[in-house]
Amino acid sequence: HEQRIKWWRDAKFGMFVHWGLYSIPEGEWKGKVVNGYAEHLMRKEKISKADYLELAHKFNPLKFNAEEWILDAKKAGMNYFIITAKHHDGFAMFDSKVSDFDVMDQTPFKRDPMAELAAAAKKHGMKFGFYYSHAFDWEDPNAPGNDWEYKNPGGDQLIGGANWFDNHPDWLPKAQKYVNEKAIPQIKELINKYHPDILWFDTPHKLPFSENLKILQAIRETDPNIVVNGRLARSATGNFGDYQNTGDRPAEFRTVSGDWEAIPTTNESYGYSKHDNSHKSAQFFIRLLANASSRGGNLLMNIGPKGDGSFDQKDQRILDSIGPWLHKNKLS
Ligand code: JFZ
Repeated sequence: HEQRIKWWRDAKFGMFVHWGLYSIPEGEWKGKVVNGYAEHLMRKEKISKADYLELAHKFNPLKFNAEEWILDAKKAGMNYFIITAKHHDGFAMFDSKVSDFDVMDQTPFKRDPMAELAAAAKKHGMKFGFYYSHAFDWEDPNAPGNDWEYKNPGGDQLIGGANWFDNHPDWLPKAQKYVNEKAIPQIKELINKYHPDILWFDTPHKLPFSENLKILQAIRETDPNIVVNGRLARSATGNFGDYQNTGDRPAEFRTVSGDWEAIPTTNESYGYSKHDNSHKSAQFFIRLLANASSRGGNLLMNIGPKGDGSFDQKDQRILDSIGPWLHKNKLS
């Protein structure tokens, strides 16, 4: 652990990117504004896999330029970069042989943006890794979460969401099938193909601890040098990753000790929504970075690029202001 975490401690400031099929509708579905997390569109609007696939058939981000993204992060003073290889919708933004619900098989783009980003990061000395939704997967008929189409384990209404596995152990084999046949094989693909420095997981409460631990073991066996965040395997005695994650509220910073990371997004959504104009100022993030740094924590600032592969002007403005400030004050 001490050896693995070293670069991460020194990095201090990183870029988090939520980008996927949900970036195309921009926080709107069938003419209706969908508030909150834009990346939760499929769940909020109870979209079937068949309808969601139509978004994939439209995904053609011709403005996407991996090198520009990595250099924008670098210019902002960021030292690591984490992007959604698969969010809760289950769609792989990389070339997956495990599932055909992926960018190569379903989109006219026919390029692997994760491969391009991994190569650009390597070229420019940027530490790099993936967000992978290991618990929620709304396209897989066996995975926790999708209760509008499949009556899956851990669906919100059906069997009480969190701790569904204690109340309904008979549902567990379904989720285990998903973990064994999709989640772990895709995580191994990500490791073996793209050699990430870090893997970032989320919503561990949707799976029993034993499944989360099995995933962590598979990662350690495949590559023991990968840094794992604090939202993969948690028990009453603590978290089994390499550091702890907090929410994005500065007040919380005071209660955390050890290695930790906050994940504020520039507005109120992680994925792109044209209706969310609640962007904070560059000054806000500079203060947050100073605050986190002085308390031993990292700041992973999120932006949500558009479906065409460009950054939102409001995100771009924030990014472009942070770097020069850090530079002027000799902090980067
Ligand atoms: C999760 C996701 O559901 C969301 O879409 C996004 O990817 C975000 C980074 O992570 O949402 C959470 C989960 C936990 C907290 C906040 C947002 N939390 O503990 O404060």
